[in-house]
Amino acid sequence: MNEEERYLFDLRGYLVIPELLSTGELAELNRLMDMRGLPAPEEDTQSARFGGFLEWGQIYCDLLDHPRIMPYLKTILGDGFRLDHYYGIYMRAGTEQLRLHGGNTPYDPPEYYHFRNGQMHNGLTVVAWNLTSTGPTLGGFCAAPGSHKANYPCPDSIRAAHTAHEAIIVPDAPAGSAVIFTEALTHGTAAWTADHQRRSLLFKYSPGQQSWSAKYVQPPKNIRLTTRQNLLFEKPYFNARPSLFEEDD
Ligand SMILES: O=C(O)CCC(=O)C(=O)O
Repeated sequence: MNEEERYLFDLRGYLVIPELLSTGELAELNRLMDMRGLPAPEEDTQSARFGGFLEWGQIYCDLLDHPRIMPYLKTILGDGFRLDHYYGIYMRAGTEQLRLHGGNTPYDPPEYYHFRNGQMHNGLTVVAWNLTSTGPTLGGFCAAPGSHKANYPCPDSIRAAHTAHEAIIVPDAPAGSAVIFTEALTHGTAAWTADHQRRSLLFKYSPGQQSWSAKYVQPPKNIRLTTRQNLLFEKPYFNARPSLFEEDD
């Protein structure tokens, strides 16, 4: 994470990292998803979610600790973070928006953005891998940049206006990029208007000592994970937590 990226994440609460996946990797991830024959998404948010994709192949599991993403997560979450939960979002033209949620105020203990001792500390943090493009003319992730530090609750007028309000942006996030955001950010989903299907894989990580979810996520049974990938499935605790970056040190 370079100086500019760190500045922008602190300023806005999210970052788009372009060109993480090659054309070949995108094609393979999309092919494996096509092979699942999932029911087509409908207009409601509920039908626009899918799970279990870590069992679809090694290439999905390798996103867990993708070498280009890990340095970002180390800066944002510190060492020892864990996979809290994961799911995918797919949408077709007409799939509805998702309401704005999250934000610094009112304070939500598992979803925070703090700055202490010269570094950021984040609660639940999302890496959303885009297998197809999202953006202002398409739909997808939207947010109020900077709201992870807001001292007032998001007004109902802005919630109601959603992406029609100037405070809410839908960043361009081309296929192969990932959006990293803190759940302390006020964010949601812009309704889908594109001809192509939205396909985003959301990996949600918590600091090692906490869990947002009541259930601890389990590793896929059919794929052999690396030592580091298995560490991401450790239950929450703080004391003597193994490093995810031992080989880097
Ligand atoms: O559309 C997105 O990427 C955001 C989704 C989201 O905020 C959620 O599923 O809670």
